[in-house]
Amino acid sequence: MELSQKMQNAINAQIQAELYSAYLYLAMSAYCEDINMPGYARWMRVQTEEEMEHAMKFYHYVFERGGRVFLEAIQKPQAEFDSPQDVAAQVYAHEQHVTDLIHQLYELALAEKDYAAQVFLQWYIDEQVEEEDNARTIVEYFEMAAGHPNAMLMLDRKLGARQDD
Ligand code: OFO
Repeated sequence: MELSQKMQNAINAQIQAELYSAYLYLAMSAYCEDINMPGYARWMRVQTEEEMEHAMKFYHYVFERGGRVFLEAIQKPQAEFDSPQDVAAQVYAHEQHVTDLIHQLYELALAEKDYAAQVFLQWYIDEQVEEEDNARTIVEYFEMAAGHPNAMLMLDRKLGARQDD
């Protein structure tokens, strides 16, 4: 069964959303470099690569289902942030938004009776649980370290230890 036009359009929109996530996180990484938090900058860079993988997984899936990918413009991300805590809070909010988008895609797959897409999207539903968990944990780390420069340096080192996925 080929992708319906509706499913194809929705997945194309999600490819754009994942690429925007990558772009936003790269902007956050650049901000962290600029304020001398190389560890958090690395963490956000690895996250950027992960978002590219999310986009490419959708990209290949469209073709696997006999569809066609159409790339849309990606909006300019915010360049300045108030603090690393602000970055962490915005990542968490953004991931909650992406979870909503994935759930909407799943609802469309249900409405379209696209059983294959429902199975495929399961991976993203699980992934979003992990994404939100990671983002929330980092928000909490920053809350603990707030006002303690030594703790902040240790946290930056810890975040910089993130391996490539
Ligand atoms: Fe692709 O999960 Fe984050 O945005």
